[in-house]
Amino acid sequence: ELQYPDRLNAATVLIDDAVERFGADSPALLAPDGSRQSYGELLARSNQVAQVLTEDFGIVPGNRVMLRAPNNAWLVACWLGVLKAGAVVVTTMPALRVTEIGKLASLTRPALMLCDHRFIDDAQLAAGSAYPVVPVGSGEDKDLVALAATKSTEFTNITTAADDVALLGPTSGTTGTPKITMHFHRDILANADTFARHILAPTPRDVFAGSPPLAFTFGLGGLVVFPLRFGASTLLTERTTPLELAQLSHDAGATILFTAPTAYRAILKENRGDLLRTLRLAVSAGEHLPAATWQAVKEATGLELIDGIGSTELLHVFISAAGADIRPGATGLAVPGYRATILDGEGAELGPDEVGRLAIIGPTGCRYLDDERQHAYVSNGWNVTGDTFVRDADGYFTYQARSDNMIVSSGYNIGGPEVEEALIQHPDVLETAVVARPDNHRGSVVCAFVVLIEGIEGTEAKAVELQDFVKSVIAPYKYPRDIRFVDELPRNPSGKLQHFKLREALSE
Ligand code: 3SK
Repeated sequence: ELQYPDRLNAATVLIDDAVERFGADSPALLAPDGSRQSYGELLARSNQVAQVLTEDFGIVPGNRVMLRAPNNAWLVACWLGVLKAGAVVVTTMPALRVTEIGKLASLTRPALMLCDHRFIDDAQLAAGSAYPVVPVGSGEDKDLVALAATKSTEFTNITTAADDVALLGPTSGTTGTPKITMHFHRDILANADTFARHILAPTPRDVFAGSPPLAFTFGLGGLVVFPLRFGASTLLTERTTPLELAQLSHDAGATILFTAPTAYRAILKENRGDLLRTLRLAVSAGEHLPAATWQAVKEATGLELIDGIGSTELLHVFISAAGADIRPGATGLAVPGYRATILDGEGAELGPDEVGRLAIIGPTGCRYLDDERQHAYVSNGWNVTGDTFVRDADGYFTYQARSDNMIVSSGYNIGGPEVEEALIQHPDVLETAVVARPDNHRGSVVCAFVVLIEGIEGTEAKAVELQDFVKSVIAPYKYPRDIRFVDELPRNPSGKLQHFKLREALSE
């Protein structure tokens, strides 16, 4: 069992202690242009951010600070600075639009937002006068970068309890309302001390790289918490294609890569498996890894992909395997520190080879902020995931399907209802139902069945118009790549939409 002191600030461990243990000059953050920031420099910058928060904006312990930026060095300094100030980080993706940011803000009630200047317009519109939005990187006097430069590089971190909330991580729900997961300071370290320690065994010589945004806990763990916990360095890239990521990782001498199966397939499709040759480990998570993709990567590069499944509710990966434990096609074994089982519909444990809901107990667990869906996720102490798995007699877990209508496309989680809500706002749309359509390349794609209002024709041009419309209402990556015009949607006698019938129609 993991033991942490009662008084624990995760930022103290990840940066102040790291400077002591690994040296102030050790490289911490690498940028695509070849520049690097040392552990000492990151400590100084995060100390300055903490002072801006406390002195200039009156942030006090427990206040929530929303962060919105692509993966870069300032985002890491802000993330650490918020924790140092004893405040709570609320993460948001840069791609979110006004209504999505507004929804998150109304649930999390931030005292302040730090926002990359390139994404400030939507952020300011969403905030109105409810909380200040501080630009990062604009070059203005009131910018965080300028304010930080006026501060000393020393800061005494606020003492927090190990079970004080450190992070609010939104997860897009299947009901259209996001759920906000709460994580303690000790949780932040727990996945580093379980999955990373036992499966990846990082050393200070490792260079991490990957695609997931830091706003997704997959990215936060893989690209910030794990490298800093083990004195390694991490390459932070803003939006890249899989090939660009592979090239940049190669050029930076990356040794551990975190990305989704789609990206590995895209790199192989371009015949650029050679770009992965600096890696000692390649992690695949965020969506199901088919055995065929595992084999193709092995044949092209010699690398044996480390599959893993995690969740925002549990922060990071809880089932995985490395080295001789890998069995292609199976996700793996429960990560040391976690217990996993399969439950039937009534919550009873099932035996080997029986299909049911994957359930987990471990050092991290689901705590939704003020949300009655908590009772559905945690039952008898088990965190009941939304995934259907089967376990064999050796304890290996193999993925079967998503249990709900969450669409996992190229590693992004997209709630079907969110897309429905966007589409229905178009004046020509009468009703719509959105489901996942299996796709070899992306895992799944968002497929919308649309009933148009009378007199409007379902042409190709209309489909493109609806796609553009969705991109203007919600984050563009959520748009339906497949639109099918139909005369009516399947409903049960009480009028409830039957999404499963549409999914069945797609698999016929
Ligand atoms: O498997 C996932 O989707 C996941 C979610 C959150 C954090 C980490 C992972 C791998």
